[in-house]
Amino acid sequence: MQVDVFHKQITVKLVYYGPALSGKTTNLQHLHTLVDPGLRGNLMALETRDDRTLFFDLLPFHFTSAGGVRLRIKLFTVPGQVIHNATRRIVLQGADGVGFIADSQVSQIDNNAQSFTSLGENLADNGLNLATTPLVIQFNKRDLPAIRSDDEIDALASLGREPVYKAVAIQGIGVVGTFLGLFSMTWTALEKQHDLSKRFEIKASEITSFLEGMIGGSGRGEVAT
Ligand SMILES: Nc1nc2c(ncn2[C@@H]2O[C@H](COP(=O)(O)OP(=O)(O)OP(=O)(O)O)[C@@H](O)[C@H]2O)c(=O)[nH]1
Ligand SMILES: [Mg+2]
Repeated sequence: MQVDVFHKQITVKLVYYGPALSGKTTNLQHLHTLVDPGLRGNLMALETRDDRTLFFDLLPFHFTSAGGVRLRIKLFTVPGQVIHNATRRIVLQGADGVGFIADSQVSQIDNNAQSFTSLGENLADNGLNLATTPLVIQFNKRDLPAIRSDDEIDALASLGREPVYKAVAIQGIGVVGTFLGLFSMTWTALEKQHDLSKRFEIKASEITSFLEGMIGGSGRGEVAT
C-alpha cells in the first residue's frame, strides 16, 4: 500500500497470479467492461501477437470518500508463461493482496501447483509472506469438459483458509465476486495493520457500496463451501 498523507491518497495494489492461459487477463477485461468509463482508468495490456500477456495489465479504480480521501485500486495480472518468472516477481512487488486464478481443467493440475509454488517463492523474494498475504482463489473455466468436479473443488476449499470462487471468466461469471472478495479481504488486513480508520476518513462500507455500484449486480459467482 502506498499512503500519501499530504494529498490524502491511498493506493492499494492487487495482483492476479496463476498459470499460463488460466484467464487472468480475461477477468480484468470483463471488470473493465463493467466500469463506467468516467470512473476507470485505462486498461493497459501488453500482449504478444498470440494474445499472451508479455508484461502485465493494469486496471486502476478511483474513489473519493465522503471525508475527501482518495483511494486508488490498481489491479495487475502477471504473465503466466513459465519463461516470464522475472516479470512475475517484479509485478508482485508491494502487492497488498493476491487473487490466484487456477485453471479447472484436470490437465492443468500440475501447472496450477507449480504456479502456486512459484507464487510463494516470488512473494518471499519481495519480502512478503504467502501465509500472511490476503489471498483468494478462483477456479476458472468451469464451462469446459474434463474439469475437476464441484465436489473436488469444494473439498479443496474446505482444507484451506482462502475463499475459493468458481468462475467462467469469458462469460463474466464469478469475476465480480472474486474481485470484491479479494478487495474486502485486503482492505480488512490493511485497516488492521495501518490503523486506517483512525488515520483517514474512509470507511470500508462506503468503498464496498461504491465498488458494488460500479461493478456489482451482474455475474456474481458462488463461493465454494
Ligand atoms: N472456455 C473458457 N475459456 C476461457 C475462460 N477464461 C478465459 N478463457 C480463454 O483462455 C485463453 C487465455 O485467457 P487469458 O485471459 O489470456 O489468460 P491469462 O491467464 O491472462 O494468460 P497469460 O497472460 O498467458 O498468463 C483465452 O483464449 C480466453 O478466451 C473461461 O472461463 N472458459
Ligand atoms: Mg494474461
